[in-house]
Amino acid sequence: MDVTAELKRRSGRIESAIDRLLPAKTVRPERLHEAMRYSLQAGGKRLRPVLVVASAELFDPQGRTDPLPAAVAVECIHTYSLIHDDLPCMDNDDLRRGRPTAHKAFDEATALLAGDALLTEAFALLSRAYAGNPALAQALVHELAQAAGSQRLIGGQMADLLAERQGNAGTGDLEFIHLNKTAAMIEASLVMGGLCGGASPEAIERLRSAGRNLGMAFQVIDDILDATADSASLGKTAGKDAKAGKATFVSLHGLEASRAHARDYTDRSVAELARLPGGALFLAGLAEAMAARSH
Ligand code: GRG
Repeated sequence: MDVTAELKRRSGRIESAIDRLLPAKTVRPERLHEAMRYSLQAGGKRLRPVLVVASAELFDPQGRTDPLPAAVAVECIHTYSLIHDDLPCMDNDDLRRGRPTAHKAFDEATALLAGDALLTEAFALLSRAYAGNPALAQALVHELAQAAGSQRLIGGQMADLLAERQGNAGTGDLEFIHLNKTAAMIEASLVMGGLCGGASPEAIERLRSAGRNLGMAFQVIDDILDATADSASLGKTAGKDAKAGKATFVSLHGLEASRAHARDYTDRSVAELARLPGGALFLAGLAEAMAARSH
């Protein structure tokens, strides 16, 4: 299978769904909607929404339930977290998705509000798009709220900030941070796709485990790339972690052991995916393509 071509096909559908489902920038207040679209339409890799759509297709190849609103909701949350993470009170970054961060392109207050609005829009979108199937709407809202909440995405970010301030993070802390700051949203993406597709409870648990391991692999690879790649190819500031004296997989375990960890998490994820309908070939291919980036 040509994973790159498949990825392109799916991300094209996601770009048009984002354009269709988000308020237009001509809607008042124009500056806020422009800022939301500026960050959302800046050309991220769209990994999470692609996972939602690909996971739904495994169980509902005819597309009886449209997974695109769920995919866009996940991308709204992810983008809000990036906007807030880049703010001066957090990572204070100038570059994101290859262009100036939201607070640089607009101003701090507008960036904060654009993030808030994307967070809220995600849940409005789910409740609106799946109103005809209240059980599905409830399950999707629950899954996304859990993944984005104080014990997962936001909790992981808090733990990350505390670890940076205290400068004494160990491997257990790092695992907590990665599992929640990064893996939670990747896990939720596969699960939400499964929910849209009508997957059984057993399949949902398999998706959850595959997503958790894929998310951990993703973060270890992100740590490796931060230490080895340049800003131009990453589209964000490279070498930041080392400069900030941050604990990462690379700083705690070294480059070679980190590559072995990335391989291990990828293998676990692929093993779970192989037990899903059709062997989840595209998702497994995507996991392998991600792993290949760390070499
Ligand atoms: C502010 C609540 C809150 C959370 C912030 C996402 C995040 C949590 C911080 C960003 C910094 C970071 C290293 C997060 C780990 C996850 C990660 C690598 C995000 C970047 O995801 P990509 O590479 O980005 O998929 P694109 O731009 O391609 O969507």
